[in-house]
Amino acid sequence: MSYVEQVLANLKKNNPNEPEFHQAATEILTTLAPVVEAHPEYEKAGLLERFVEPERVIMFRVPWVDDSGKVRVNKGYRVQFNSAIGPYKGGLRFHPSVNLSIIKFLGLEQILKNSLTGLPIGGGKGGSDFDPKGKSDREVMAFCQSFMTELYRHIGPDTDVPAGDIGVGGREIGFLFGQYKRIRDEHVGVLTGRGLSYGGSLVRTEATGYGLVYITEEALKVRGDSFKGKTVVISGSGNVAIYACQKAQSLGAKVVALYDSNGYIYDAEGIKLDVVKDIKEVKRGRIKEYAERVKGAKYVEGCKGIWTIPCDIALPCATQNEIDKQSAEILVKNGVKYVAEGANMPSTLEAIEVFQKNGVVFLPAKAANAGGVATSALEMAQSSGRMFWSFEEVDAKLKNIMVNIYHNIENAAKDYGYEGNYVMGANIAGFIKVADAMMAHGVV
Ligand code: NDP
Ligand code: 2IT
Repeated sequence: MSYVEQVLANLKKNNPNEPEFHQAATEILTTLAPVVEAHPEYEKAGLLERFVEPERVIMFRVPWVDDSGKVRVNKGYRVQFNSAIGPYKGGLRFHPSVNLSIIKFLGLEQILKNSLTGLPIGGGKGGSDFDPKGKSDREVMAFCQSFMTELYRHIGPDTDVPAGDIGVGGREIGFLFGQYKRIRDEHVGVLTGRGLSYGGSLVRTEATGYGLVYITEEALKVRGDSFKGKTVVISGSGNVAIYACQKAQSLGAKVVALYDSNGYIYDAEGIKLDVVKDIKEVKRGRIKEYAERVKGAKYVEGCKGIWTIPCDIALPCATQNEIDKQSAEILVKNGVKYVAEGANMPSTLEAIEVFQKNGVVFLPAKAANAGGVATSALEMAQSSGRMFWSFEEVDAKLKNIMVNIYHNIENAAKDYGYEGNYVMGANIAGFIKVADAMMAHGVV
């Protein structure tokens, strides 16, 4: 058994019942084989064993009182995975599906994603099985305050800097920050995605979706093509999906579909984003309402059917494993040319194989959605420098970072003999910097 195979087998044995963590680790470790072969010193140093083991896992009880006066209890998590190249950095996800396996897969991905940004940030992730959907603002505040009452002791602007993810947006970050500041009596950059009135950065709201489109635009550009006139399908209708849609439209693409966890909308004329923003950002409603408000648009119950809509470019922006083998095959049959992942691990391993075998340009999450965390790192820089950059400045830096990521992963793939395989390229390019730092630090 090779070193990589041994580490993967032990990981599966020692972390049973964590299918998402196994999936992410399998994708990453198998692509690192050529790097590990070129560096035999890694095995003696136990580098991969250390890389897949979080530095620290924090699990805690989050009690809060609902509007009827009843006490509710949720699980809270923070996985501080790797701090070799900078303080732990990564989002918090509030969704009923959250468990240790999901937080660990997200944390592992985050290490390499953060490395790819070129900025000094380590990898972490956290969250809770709390479901903000249908809760009052007061209930969300009570939950966030209780969550932070434990989390505050584990984080700090030079230690661990959480941010948003599914179910955690501006409102939640505000409540979390307020409680941190109250307990610690420090107004510091301990969270990113903060409001503009209390230390946030311009462009952070748009960053993940914009970044996703910038990297895809670069992939198109080097092939002599552009977004202009392309038909695009985007899944999700949250933060990432909305701003991916906005940027793709501004570059001349026609976005024809979006979804939420209940079903998808199809608008052959092109999605009217102001209607989506009103439903989702203002009213916190369901995407179904779009079809009630826009003539000619249709709503279909259930999510999976969205991948049967013919498109040139697919941008999955909702959640893990939303594209399986069958959906990938249908996308390919219908002529998809580019798939770029806005969500984390939205394609199953089998789906990725289908895309790669059929010549689809496939940009994996850790490269394609790195614009969010990259802009978080720009927010951290502004906080510590007590500065505030203009929209244009931050947007230009974001674009530059995404273009660099594209070329770095392309070159890394080429250097190791896997031209056009951006999964290999992203994992290798991200890993090399982390591995160098870990080797320099000795046995820690
Ligand atoms: P939001 O909470 O703003 O939106 C999530 C969207 O995905 C909603 O439309 C939601 O539908 C849908 N969704 C969530 N879970 C499911 C599910 N199980 N099945 C179907 N649809 C689902 O989150 P974000 O837009 O911030 O995050 C979307 C993805 O992007 C996630 O994978 C996240 O990890 C990733 N990401 C986010 C970054 C950020 O900066 N926010 C950065 C990098 C990656 P519903 O409302 O019905 O639940
Ligand atoms: O998955 C991700 O990269 C995020 N949710 C953003 C993390 C961050 O710290 O901005």
